[in-house]
Amino acid sequence: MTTDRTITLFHSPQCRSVSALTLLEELGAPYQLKVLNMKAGEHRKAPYLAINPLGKVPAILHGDALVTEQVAIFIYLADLFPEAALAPKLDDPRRGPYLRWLVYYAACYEPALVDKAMKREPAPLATSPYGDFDSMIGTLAEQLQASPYLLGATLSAADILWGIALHWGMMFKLVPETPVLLDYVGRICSRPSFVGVNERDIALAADHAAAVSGG
Ligand SMILES: N[C@@H](CCC(=O)N[C@@H](CS)C(=O)NCC(=O)O)C(=O)O
Repeated sequence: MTTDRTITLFHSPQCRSVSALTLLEELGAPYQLKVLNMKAGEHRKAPYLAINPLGKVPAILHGDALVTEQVAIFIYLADLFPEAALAPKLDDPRRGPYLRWLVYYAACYEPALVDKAMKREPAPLATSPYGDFDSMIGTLAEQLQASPYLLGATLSAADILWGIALHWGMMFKLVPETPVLLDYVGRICSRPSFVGVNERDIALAADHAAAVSGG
């Protein structure tokens, strides 16, 4: 593995890559952005399809290592910058719950949210990867009822992923704005890392819109 910890992040404003970018800020990681204008369809063109054949962001490059999928990126980056203490170590009893909540995001929350957005009934209970929506979100909320962060009193990379995901879910009126979840989203999304990324993204999104409208 290279000793240079500079990360290249493929990013598009106001997309799921916001979470990876916020994590890079939290980690104090050196990084460069490759910004894709999705409004111009850059994510579906050959140069980016060579990075991620699905045409989805985020993706990161670290030396020769190419990583796609938010959860894989989160695990990879938080371990690569241990000094930021956002990932419990392998022998830390919180490591298991940390991985649980990260994977719960991709394996349960994402499919549940998409089903809800599309107004689709979940598959029958025994087949659905998340059971039903209320149980899926209720399990998370119960954890957050007990402590300010998913692993207890201290922030981990899993909170960056979840806080931002719930924020988007609430914006689209898919996630219930319960006091516990609202407090949590406020706690994560008021962090300078997210506020800064959000401000830069507003400007980037405006540039992208102007570029496709010829402005
Ligand atoms: N499974 C991927 C999903 C990423 C994803 O859905 N990205 C969206 C960004 S909001 C995307 O790139 N959409 C572009 C498109 O397909 O139009 C992950 O977890 O990283």
